[in-house]
Amino acid sequence: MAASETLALDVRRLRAEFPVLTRQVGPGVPLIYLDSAATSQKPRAVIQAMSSFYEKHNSNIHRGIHALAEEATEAYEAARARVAQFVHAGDPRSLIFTRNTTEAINLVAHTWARMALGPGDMILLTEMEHHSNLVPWQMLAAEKGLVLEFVPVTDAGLLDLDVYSSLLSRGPRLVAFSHMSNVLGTINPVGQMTAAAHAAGAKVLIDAAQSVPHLPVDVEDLEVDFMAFSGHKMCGPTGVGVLYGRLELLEAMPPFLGGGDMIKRVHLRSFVANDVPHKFEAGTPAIAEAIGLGAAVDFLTSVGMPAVRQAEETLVGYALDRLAEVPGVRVLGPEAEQRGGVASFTFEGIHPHDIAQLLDRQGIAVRAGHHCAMPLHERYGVPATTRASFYLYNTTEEIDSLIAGLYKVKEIFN
Ligand code: 7TS
Repeated sequence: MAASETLALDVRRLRAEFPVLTRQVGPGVPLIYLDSAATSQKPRAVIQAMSSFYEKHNSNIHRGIHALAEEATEAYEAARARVAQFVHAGDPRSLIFTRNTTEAINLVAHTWARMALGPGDMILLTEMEHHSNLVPWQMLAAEKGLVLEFVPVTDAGLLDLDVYSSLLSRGPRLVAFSHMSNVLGTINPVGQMTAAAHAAGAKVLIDAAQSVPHLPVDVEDLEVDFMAFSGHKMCGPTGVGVLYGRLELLEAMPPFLGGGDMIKRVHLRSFVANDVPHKFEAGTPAIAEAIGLGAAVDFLTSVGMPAVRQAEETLVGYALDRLAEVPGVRVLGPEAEQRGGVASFTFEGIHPHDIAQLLDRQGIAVRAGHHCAMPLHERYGVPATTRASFYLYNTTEEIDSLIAGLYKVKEIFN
């Protein structure tokens, strides 16, 4: 197909951008990194942007009037603008730098939700949430007497949209769910679900930790109210994440943390909060990391997000086919068209930790455990899974190695 030709990634060239991918994890054992859902590897451009900041421009931001302070401030704000553009947020002020997705969701819980919600109000979540999109709401529910409800997941790994509709008719004030599951890989129909939630009078928060790195995401087209994601899963550094919020909501929200930078004026007994987004960025932020994230979105933009998505759909489709050949392997979640680059599976009679350890000896990095989604694993009646997750630098040959690795694991256990 012509479209796939134009979108095809030059994986060999891309891999050369990621220094870590050339290393060996044992004598003659090259690294096969299949754990990008936990964190992605970093291209040279990101590493260089950060070291260049420290070598040439290091300063605090929004404070000094000296040359370095102005350069640092400009670079930090330019990064905000580039990340905003990456997710199609029209106004960079609607983007708040946080530490990660977890902090971004907690920010909404502590500010908008604490202000707007009261006893008996309902928050609608789903059974496929990462703990980051469960625990903050459980904590707030306990504090404020809120009611939590959950959209169930079908056996096929999809949200049950009929039950979603009937739960919406009970008038939740907030619907918060992941765009893409970090375990099942399921890509949820955010636009459709958001329109239905808005029609029911709810605000919508999207956990986009797994989607923004892997799919084209247009936050204004999706019309969500809040969206959270992490820099480290999208070729950027750890220590920086993002909360997108609709500007009028952010402006009406009280601050999150108190301290420097988030104020206009402080008196001994009171303060006047700064404008958005600074109101939500108390203290010295992760300056070099934000700049690194700016370089990461430049990198991803140059590759092209539609091409990233297409490559991952091909990879995960290939992985599903190959995993289906291995006797005793059961993959959770939907078909490739409805999933991102994630394949979590059980392997009859073998514990995921043993699988991960034996694969590690072959240089293959996967994650084993509950992947911070214990309720979802309970739903499928398994305590843990082994997860292989893919990104733009992975190849079908690496998936072949994974399959060969699994046969070796089986041999050892038989
Ligand atoms: N939401 C989803 C859907 C995630 O996959 C993760 C991280 C988070 C939230 C939290 O992101 P953080 O950057 O704040 O930690 N998921 C994973 C994972 O699947 N394996 O390690 C981290």
